[in-house]
Amino acid sequence: MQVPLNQTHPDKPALVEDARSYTYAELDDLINQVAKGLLAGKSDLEEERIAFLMPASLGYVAMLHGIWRAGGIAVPLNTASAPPELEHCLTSTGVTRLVAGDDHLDVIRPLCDQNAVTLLSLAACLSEEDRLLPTFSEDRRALIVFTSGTTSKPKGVVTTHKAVAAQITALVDAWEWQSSDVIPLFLPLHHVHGIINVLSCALWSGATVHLMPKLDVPQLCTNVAAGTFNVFMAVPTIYVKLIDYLTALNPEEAKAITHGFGEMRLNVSGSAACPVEVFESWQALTKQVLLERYGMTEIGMALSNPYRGERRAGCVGLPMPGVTVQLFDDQDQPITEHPAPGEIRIKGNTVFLEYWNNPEATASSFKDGWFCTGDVAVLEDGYYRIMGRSSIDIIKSGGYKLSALEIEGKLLAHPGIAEVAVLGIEDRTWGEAVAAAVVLRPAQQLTLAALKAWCDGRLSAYKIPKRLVVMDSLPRNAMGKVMKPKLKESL
Ligand code: MCA
Ligand code: AMP
Repeated sequence: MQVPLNQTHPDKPALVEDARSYTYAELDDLINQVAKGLLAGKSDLEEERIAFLMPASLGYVAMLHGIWRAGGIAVPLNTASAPPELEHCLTSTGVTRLVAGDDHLDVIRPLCDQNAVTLLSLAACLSEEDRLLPTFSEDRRALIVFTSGTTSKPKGVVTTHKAVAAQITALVDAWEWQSSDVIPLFLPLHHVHGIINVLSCALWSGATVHLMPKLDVPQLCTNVAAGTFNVFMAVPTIYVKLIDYLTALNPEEAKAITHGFGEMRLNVSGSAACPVEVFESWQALTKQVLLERYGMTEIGMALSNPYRGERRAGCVGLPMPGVTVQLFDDQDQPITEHPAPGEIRIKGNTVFLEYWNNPEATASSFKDGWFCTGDVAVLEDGYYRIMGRSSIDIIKSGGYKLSALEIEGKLLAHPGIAEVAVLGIEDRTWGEAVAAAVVLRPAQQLTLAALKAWCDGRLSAYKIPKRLVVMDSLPRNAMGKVMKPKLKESL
């Protein structure tokens, strides 16, 4: 069993890239070539970890499904990662082969050489050989996606073919995916939002995906105005960027675009809290009532406002089909009297298998069979509302989950920094923006520009602090541990 590509619409366009479109039959053929090429004479990859470093493209999709068909584990990498972050992904999961897009081959070559990883181009993975592809159980590991945790370095979340299929079918049912759907894909393809919610649901349903290597608001809006898409999924930051773009345009130009959004059958927001003000502005501009949902790399989507029925601003709705949700208090007791805040815990076929090679972290994230999300919610008038996270070490910026500990660890290597506390501060566009409060070593000076330049190449750009506050000392608790200062008033 493997996550299938829709087989009922061979002549329909599956992917549109630049001005070219590729039918399901063409894509299927390319995936088979990749699978056979990767097998290179073997009968089954038997969970070999194969990484790929590519933007949203035909090649990316062929790699993902090619690895799945050949029985390997797909490890999609972040094209915006800094080399030390990529090295962590490769070494922590024992990647043996890496397939890079043309633009990334030279950048990644030294890392592959240092870590005995075979570097390949997509063309080198193709084979037209006549051979059988393996069959295997649905419990086979399929995908490793990295997520930041409070354990400083990102952990590899392992999802089986069964769980990937369960995550897709829950969404296809809940949001009534159709083969007539057309969706733009500009989200990064090393996260569940892009991989499962957009790409995989569409390819499961026989729909068409327009691939954009990155978000290009004017280009996207031109296509929206032309009526190209009927489904749209994005993080709240992107809705803020669209609202700003649309309100700055002259009314005539904006009208065609807002009409294009208004005509769609579905606009979804997720990956971070959608502020009520954004929900309302979007409705006022486009007449679309955003559907907000809640998910996590480890569980796919868990809660969603209904496709048909009331979509409530500031709420994430009800459990997805097949997902069991329970709130627990801080004594690990299920909350039965609502509304009372508690940690969201999840059970269901959509839940991940393990953190790769990290049994301690896996064990500690489950209690009595429930996956503990670390997110706190209340159940109010039948709908869940997220109240925040139990860990202050997690920052959500533009839909990315960042570990303050990971960023602090990097900044402490700066020769001028003696102590550091990294925190997320409220930001209209990013939700939270990364801020660093630092104590400098004697006779040292540091500006934000100098810190940014030093971080370049050491951290992904979106993890680099956007604010810097130099302090004489950082607050400490009674045990002498550095605490997060209250920065808002210092900015
Ligand atoms: C870019 N920048 C950011 C972020 N993205 N800063 C903070 N947070 C970010 N997320 C910075 C860059 O470093 C750069 O800084 C400047 O903004 C412009 O960069 P650019 O790449 O041009 O920005 P952009 O293309 O407009 O990107 C914004 C974005 C992107 C499209 C919102 O961040 C994005 O695609 N976010 C979605 C992430 C996502 O899919 N998350 C899902 C994971 P400078 O100018 O200083 O160089 S969560 C998940 O999967 C779960 C299951 C779920 O629930 O969905
Ligand atoms: P990730 O680990 O990147 O999968 O991010 C998952 C996290 O994003 C969750 O644990 C939540 O903290 C957050 N999240 C996702 N969707 C929402 C939402 N609609 N509202 C609030 N937080 C969300």
